[in-house]
Amino acid sequence: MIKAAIVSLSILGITIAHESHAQSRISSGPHQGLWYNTLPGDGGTQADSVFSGISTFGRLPYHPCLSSDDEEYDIAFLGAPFDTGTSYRPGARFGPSGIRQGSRRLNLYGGYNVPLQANPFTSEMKILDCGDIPVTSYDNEWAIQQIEEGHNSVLMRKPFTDADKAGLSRAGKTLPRVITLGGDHTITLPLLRSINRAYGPVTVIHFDSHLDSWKPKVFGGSPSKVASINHGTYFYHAAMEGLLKNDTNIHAGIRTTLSGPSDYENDGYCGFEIVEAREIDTIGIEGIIRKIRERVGTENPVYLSIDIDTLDPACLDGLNFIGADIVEVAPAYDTNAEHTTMAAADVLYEVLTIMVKGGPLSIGGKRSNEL
Ligand SMILES: [Mn+2]
Repeated sequence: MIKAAIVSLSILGITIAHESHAQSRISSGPHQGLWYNTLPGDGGTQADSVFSGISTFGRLPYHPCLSSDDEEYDIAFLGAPFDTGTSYRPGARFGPSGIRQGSRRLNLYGGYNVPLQANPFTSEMKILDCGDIPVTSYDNEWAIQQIEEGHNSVLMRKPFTDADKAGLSRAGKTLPRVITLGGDHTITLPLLRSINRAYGPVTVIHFDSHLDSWKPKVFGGSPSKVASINHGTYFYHAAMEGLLKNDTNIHAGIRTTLSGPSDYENDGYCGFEIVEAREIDTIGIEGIIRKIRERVGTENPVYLSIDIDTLDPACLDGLNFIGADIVEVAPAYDTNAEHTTMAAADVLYEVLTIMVKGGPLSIGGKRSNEL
């Protein structure tokens, strides 16, 4: 009986998600007359105003992807509510729910992105909110495995749009993109481990005030193996594990204090170039964008990791983004006006638009519209 109910619910889920493209979601049922408004991309919440209903990212359809593979998708939002790798103030375990809350208004006026000239909510690509990865707050080693496996399960599936079958590119394996809602920045290590299983070493663009490539003995000490993996050291581990493509990675927005100049040397050893926040006064925004583009190239599969303490990455349209995360959103320290969670949602709206404009991924993580 319960199984039958789950099956029929998932069938309903498919119907809702597909119909949302045609904006005719609520077409039957006893109370259809109550709804007067259908929002682009809507389908998850059965409510007709942006302030109503249950929160999913941008009011996208929800599907519990980790307990069901009944739904295919091209882009999946996935929460990783982990904050026990934090050095100072924890709370980012509430980031995924906070970002969803802050994202409700994204398609209030229809969702069209003016500078990028695209609407991610009305694209032919299918975008879902897959909910959260189950993450323990009592055992970091176990939690990091949960995040890697949870992400990998959502990543390694046949996408809704087969870029190759659609004649958009060469034959080959295609994968969806996953945008992860953190979580403190430690999560990027298990996410890169998962990405590595699909793509091998990737290029990383990292927006942050901090390097996050510190050696464990510098950042927080290293009393144990578990303690050595935290939100200031994950890139050091990623580099040592060979998850980063050599000399193609770049930080932007750096304005941290250091233990000394050797931290920068170590960062270069980990494969990064640095754009400091103050370079906005010397080379300007255009110069920074050029520096990032020249470093990463347009062909390398790029993973984008954004710490909320930095800026809007919308100027990076045209790069080959295969996945992304946003981290360190801790709603407990936000204002009552939810400025931080809304800013995080806005940043992801730009990332989502860039990905949608890139089209479905094709073989080797190439954008189908570039082949
Ligand atoms: Mn960080």
